[in-house]
Amino acid sequence: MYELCASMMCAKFDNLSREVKTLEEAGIDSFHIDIMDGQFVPNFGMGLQDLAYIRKVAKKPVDIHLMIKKPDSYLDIFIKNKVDCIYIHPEADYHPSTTLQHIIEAGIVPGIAINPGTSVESILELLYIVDRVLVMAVNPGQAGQVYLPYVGKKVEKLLALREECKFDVYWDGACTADKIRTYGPKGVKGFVLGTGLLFGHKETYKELIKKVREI
Ligand code: S6P
Ligand code: MG
Repeated sequence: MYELCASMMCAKFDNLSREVKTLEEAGIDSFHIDIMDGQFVPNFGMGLQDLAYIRKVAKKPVDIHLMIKKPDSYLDIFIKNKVDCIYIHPEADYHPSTTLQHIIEAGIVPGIAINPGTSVESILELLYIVDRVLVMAVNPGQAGQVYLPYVGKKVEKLLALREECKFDVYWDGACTADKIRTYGPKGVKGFVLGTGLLFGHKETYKELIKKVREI
């Protein structure tokens, strides 16, 4: 069974605790919090208050995806919030291996998120350090974008390195049923669900998650 992660930037903010509770009852496995600084990506979000609140009310794991410049300078804020996994972008950091080491020392699962234009070859050594690789299937910064087809080859390359380097592959951006159907059986462990499969539809979260589980 694949891990299904709710992309909380797509959630309804009029009642965040109800959203968290309903998603948990519907069977979501974890919460995915996108943090953006307006520099590494052309967008802002989510707030640190949102993160602290979701952490407080969620029983399931909370992962953060840092789309910020120099993530090492801000790690303490996220460590204090007792998140379960931190994804950094190696493209945003001068010394990603040092940053990952700090995440490991804090007892948090270390991950990297890689942009569509970032090659496997350029992050090869980091694969020996991380537990997770989050493959961006869209350019980072926005929900509701169109899948970039050249990313598929990279997912396959990463999957072939999993055993040797010991990490899991996760999918972020434009996740639809056909992506789960194609890449789930090949070995992608988890999928971040946003507007494509979970948010902004007329069915309930329970109905939508059940449908995804049936894929
Ligand atoms: C994008 C971000 C993602 C999206 C999510 C949206 O910068 O990292 O986590 O929020 O993937 O999903 P969708 O289905 O709207 O593309
Ligand atoms: Mg994300």
